[in-house]
Amino acid sequence: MLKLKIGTYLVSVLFLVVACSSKTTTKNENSTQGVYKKVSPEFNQDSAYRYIDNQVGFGYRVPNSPEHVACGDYLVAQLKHFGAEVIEQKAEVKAYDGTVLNMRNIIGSYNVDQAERILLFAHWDTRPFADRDGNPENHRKPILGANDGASGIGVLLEIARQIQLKTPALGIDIIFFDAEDYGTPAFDDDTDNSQNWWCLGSQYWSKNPHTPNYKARYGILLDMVGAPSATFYKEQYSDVYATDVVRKIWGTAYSLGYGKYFINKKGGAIIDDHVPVIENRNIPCANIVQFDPNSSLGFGWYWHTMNDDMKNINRETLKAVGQTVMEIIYKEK
Ligand code: AHN
Ligand code: ZN
Repeated sequence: MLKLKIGTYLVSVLFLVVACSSKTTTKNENSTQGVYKKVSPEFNQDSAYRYIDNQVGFGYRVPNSPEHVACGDYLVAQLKHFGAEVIEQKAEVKAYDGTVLNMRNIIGSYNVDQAERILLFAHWDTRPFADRDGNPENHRKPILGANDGASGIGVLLEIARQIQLKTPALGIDIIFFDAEDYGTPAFDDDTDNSQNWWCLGSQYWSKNPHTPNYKARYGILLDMVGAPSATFYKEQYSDVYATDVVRKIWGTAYSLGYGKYFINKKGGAIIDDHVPVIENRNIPCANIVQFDPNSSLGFGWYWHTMNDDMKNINRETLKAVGQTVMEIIYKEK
């Protein structure tokens, strides 16, 4: 009798748990998606996290260092492993202080015969100077760049893995730009800044694309897309030169329930890898970048400091960005 009672009790508790959890799922779907029906496969945030951790595991990925070479080799191997056709673009570029950098842009392409293409990009190098660190002794030390660098690449590697599993209608090019973050440090005051010392890899590629006359319908840049409770305001070059792309990204994010990350308000005007691509290739590009125009620094508190490590990476943020970008590319016809 007692046994039976416990049995019945267990069954009803189990039923309650199941009933509750299924109810929760339905409720979540309703509240986050409304009537919107997602078409893209599930972006795996744990995979993206792992690809970021792997990059950080190489150490500082500063151009001309062995760690940079090793991480570059890893990224090439991963893209090949995910079925992309990979082209490496190597060149020497000059930094603000005359240092010659052995630059290496890494390009992975899918569906190469398709003329209609989308370009996805991020930078993979890390900054040689923690020039915004609270401790001046760190200003000439390199940063780990878990968020500033590795996060965008991690999200794109997960998207590459997903593309191999299910091909979108359009061709996709994924570019990992090098030498984005070698810009003039804050402690240098006699550099001629009439030219842009940031974004050396994308400047080079946009003048020497991997295929002649390369064109894409539009481009999306991911920069610092992994910090806990990051917010992405509409970056101003993007909003002006890629108005429709911005509308599509922020609208899709909202439909997917990621409106707390993608703020539908004007952000900063940020010189980043999308600017040379817009200027030299005439491709409308939007930058998803963590920059809050209402905060004093703008970029996250960790920006160009020794604190940009794995503690600064959050799976939910990666999911919000990765799923939004995937939804956009799988919706495109
Ligand atoms: C400028 O500070 C002009 N651009 C910042 C681009 C950047 C650096 N993104 C990440 N690190
Ligand atoms: Zn940076």
